[in-house]
Amino acid sequence: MNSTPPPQLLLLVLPFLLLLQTWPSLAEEKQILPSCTGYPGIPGSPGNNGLPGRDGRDGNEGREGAKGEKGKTKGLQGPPGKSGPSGEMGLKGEKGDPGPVGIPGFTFIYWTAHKHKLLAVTHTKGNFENVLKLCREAEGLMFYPEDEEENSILQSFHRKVGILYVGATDAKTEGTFMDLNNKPLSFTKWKAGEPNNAGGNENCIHTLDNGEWNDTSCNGEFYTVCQF
Ligand code: MAN
Ligand code: CA
Repeated sequence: MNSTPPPQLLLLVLPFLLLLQTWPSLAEEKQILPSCTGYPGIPGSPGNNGLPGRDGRDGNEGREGAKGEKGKTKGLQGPPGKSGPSGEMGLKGEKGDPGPVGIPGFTFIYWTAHKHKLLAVTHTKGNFENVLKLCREAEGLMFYPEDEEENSILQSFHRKVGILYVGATDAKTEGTFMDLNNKPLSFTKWKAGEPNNAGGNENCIHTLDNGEWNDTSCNGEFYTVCQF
């Protein structure tokens, strides 16, 4: 067996030996450091402000103030108050006059009942054809007075509104007047000298103030009486 260490081992141990050699000098340095005089550090930045302090105690009560001046201007008027409760009901009024009689679309201002007939004056004037239509639209018939009594009713309407067409015509046969049921007239009230078919164009009849009749043109605008 050989007692000399192998060279590989020496290589491993050598760094440690070198380290051991320098160790005391490192220790010396450490001992010297505290005795060295350095420069003072830079001062730190100022700290944050402290929290605000607590409220102080209440002060003493002040003295009473001087009396104020008397007010000068009056205040404005206030808004109106709520209305009071309603009063007692008044007495019943008098009964009014009867209103106009009518059928839808046809108002009678003047009317009368005679025997079985209801007689009513048209609310507007018109030529013969127009007022004939008014009566028909109201489901009536243009009135032809069959006797003196009925003719006096016609006359009384004439006094109220003016000239009226009589419900008769000779348009079908010149010179032969017939009612609107095409019946020849059983009663007439011609003025003396009438009918004269003046101008050859008088196929209608109108009333005169005295209740008599005159044959006339069918183009004049008059009222008439409808029979229901
Ligand atoms: C006169 C008479 C009547 C006739 C009218 C026509 O009054 O001749 O017979 O109907 O004129 O406006
Ligand atoms: Ca005439």
